[in-house]
Amino acid sequence: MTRFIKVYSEDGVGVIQFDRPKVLNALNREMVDEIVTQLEAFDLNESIRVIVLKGSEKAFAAGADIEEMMEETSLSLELLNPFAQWDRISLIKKPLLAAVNGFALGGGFELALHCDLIIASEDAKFGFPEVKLGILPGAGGTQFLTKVMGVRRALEWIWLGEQMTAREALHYGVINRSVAPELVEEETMRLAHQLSKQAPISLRLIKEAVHAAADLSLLEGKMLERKNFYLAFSSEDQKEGMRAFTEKRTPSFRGK
Ligand code: CO8
Repeated sequence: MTRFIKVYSEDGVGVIQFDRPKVLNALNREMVDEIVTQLEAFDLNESIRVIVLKGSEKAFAAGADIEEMMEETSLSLELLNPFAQWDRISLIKKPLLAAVNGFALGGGFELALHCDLIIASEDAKFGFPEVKLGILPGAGGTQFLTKVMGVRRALEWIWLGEQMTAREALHYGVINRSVAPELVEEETMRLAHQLSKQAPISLRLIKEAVHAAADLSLLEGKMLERKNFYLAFSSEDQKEGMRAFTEKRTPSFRGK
């Protein structure tokens, strides 16, 4: 039983819905543990091809739970090692989509930035208010945002701690799409179902190669891409995809 999330699946798409609306889905450690454990379960579940994270109407998540965090010390954090949980999110192999309504702040923004695609409501608000609490982002925010928008822009946003509108986030390439609030779920599921029809092995090999591009040199990245290209040829789906092309029919991919 989970206390802070709801879980369901729909036609190959696994959904994790945050369910602490009274505190705007503030992320306590137990909730993060539930999210990560469920992500890993979906990742290993053969019937799931795409995973969606979503919040509630007012918030995706308004950050780490400040009440839980306020009495921490350097040593308690070192011993708790809370970010080890977050590192596991980066190991998820299947496409991970965030459907953002309302606030995605601090750790909530970082959670969205751990996702591969972000679909947001036109009135969504993103930001890193940590500076106002006398801390800084800790779950990768300084790194993710800088890789997306560059040093100067990231510094301005994280130093000022201001909220970014969906329009600004779209402009900077932080999110993929912005739609009317009532269409966020529909648009995310539409995209998720579209992805769930693609060859699963291709999707995961593409995910690995594209994310690696942010860290590796061009040469190293091209070498990784090449290995993944060769690996795709050991899948049945490669045979099916190419055979379907020559037979002029729609391929049926099995993820094998
Ligand atoms: N933690 C705990 N409680 C929260 C949080 C939070 N992050 N955000 C909102 N709440 C609670 C409020 O205290 C309030 O509770 P109550 O009704 O009992 O008073 C309830 O949610 C509703 O919030 P508001 O009344 O404040 O709602 P508003 O619409 O007026 O304001 C805001 C919405 C602007 C989102 C406002 O709630 C706010 O500023 N929240 C805090 C945002 C923030 O500072 N987030 C960053 C936290 S630090 C962080 O994320 C570090 C990440 C590092 C990773 C963590 C691993 C340990």
